[in-house]
Amino acid sequence: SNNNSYRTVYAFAREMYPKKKDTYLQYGTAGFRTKATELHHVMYRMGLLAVLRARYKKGVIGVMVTASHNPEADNGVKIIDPRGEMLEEAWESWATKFANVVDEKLEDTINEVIKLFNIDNMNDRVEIVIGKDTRPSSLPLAKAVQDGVLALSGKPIDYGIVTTPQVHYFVVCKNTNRAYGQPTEEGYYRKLINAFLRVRGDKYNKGNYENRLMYDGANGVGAKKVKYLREVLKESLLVEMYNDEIIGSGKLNHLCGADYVKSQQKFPNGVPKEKNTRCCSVDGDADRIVYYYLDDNERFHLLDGDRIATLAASYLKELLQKTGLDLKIGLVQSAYANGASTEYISNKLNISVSCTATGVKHLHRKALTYDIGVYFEANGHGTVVFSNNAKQKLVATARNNSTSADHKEACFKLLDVIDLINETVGDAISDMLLVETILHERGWDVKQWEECYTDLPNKLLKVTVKDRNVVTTTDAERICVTPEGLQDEINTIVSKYKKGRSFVRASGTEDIIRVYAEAATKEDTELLAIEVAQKVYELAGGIGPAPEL
Ligand code: G16
Repeated sequence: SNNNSYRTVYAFAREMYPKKKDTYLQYGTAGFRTKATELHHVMYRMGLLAVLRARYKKGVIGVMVTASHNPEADNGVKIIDPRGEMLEEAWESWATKFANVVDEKLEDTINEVIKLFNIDNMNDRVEIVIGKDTRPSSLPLAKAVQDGVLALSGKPIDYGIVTTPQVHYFVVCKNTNRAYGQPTEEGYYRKLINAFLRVRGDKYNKGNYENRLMYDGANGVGAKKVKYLREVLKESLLVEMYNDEIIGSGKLNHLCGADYVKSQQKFPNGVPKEKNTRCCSVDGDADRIVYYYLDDNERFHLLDGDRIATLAASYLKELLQKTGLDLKIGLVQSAYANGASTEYISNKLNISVSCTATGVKHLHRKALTYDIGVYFEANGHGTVVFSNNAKQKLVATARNNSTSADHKEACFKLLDVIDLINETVGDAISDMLLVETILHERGWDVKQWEECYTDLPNKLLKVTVKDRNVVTTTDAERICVTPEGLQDEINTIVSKYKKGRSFVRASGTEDIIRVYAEAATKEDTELLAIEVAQKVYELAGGIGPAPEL
């Protein structure tokens, strides 16, 4: 009841997870993220918050301990809402408050939330699903989350080392009474793989498509999990695994993985340099994936999130047409999307495209406004969501006796494709199976996929500044508001370059400012990126060595 006092919570906090420093922690793009050593009290408190949120929503909440693409010494936490989405933004500020109050105020803060949200079921034994990545620090940090859950008499369900998208999946399974699937790892694989095998049929190679793929596991959980997948996929898809050194090797995301490959535009270490072979890399918690290959001259070609989005959207549009149903399909990107991809989507695919701020929570929400909403960040984070309306219509049409055989077949197929997709969040493993399904069906090799459009050369840079919060933006991060004058400078610089485009924003996962640039030629792109980075350094309080070519 509301009269309860939460002395245990306070005692626990003081004894085991005291807040030792007064560094202010910010809720970032995907939760808190910083050096692992700074996070013990935060994790404990997120356990508390998860219980309150679960009681308020009367559902299961997920907590994933991971710093995803960041270096191994970092860690972080992602909180998953009952419908599999990231924590609602209205509660982000509560998360921030929980992370930052002094121990003595913890009890009061809990009571504040209970009162504000009228949580009158404080005795409910709500379930909190907890997962963690392979970082050595994740074990004690996940224990801290558990202790937080227990301190408020919630029920922690420990799934051990799993991918972030698996945790999203478990949460949704539990909250839909298993309609979405079984809330176990086995249930997860079974759902994806059964759908994959149904759509693929028993012909493994087709046209130019070869069912062999080199897979970079980033020395993380994405490597651990694909081992099982490989066994079940058997001959249908030959996933050759590289970078599968896990716990404590210090090699997590190091010179490999999706973030390295995308931001450096380089072939990862640890994967054999075989020409013209389809390769993919996932990140440290397996919610991102990018594809790439080396051509005859060992030149590196990247097929990033924009490519996966366009491949998926064009395929789904075709399939939709075959069903004869009238459903609304749309694609969502962020400002990092290559200009050439956006042009291709609107002019060639004739699919409506929109842009939101960085962070899958923003893209996901926008995608939900379509019957079929495809969303991807260029970094390889994305998925497809289907409305209930779409699913109901597909099932009804597939079962209707007066539906033509062709339409029926297409409906069943689309329903299989839906099962293949983890709709709850971007999922490297599910996205990989989707890409492989589409390439297989089209009989395409990786070059044919690439030929759809030509990327504009692009460059990502990081600038270290004293306080990253001085950079603020608007218009889905495409316009910089502060520091004053910076946007004018960027406009002037950009105007010198053909097809030039550039924007800057504060990262929400690393303590830096990100700079994106694209232009007609590679040389111009390099120059444009550096010029803008130098302006950021100058006007936003750069520290350390100034950016130079
Ligand atoms: C997280 C978010 C992504 C975002 C990325 C980088 O990914 O989930 O949506 O694109 O951070 O964000 P920022 O540019 O703000 O640092 P991950 O894979 O690191 O969890």
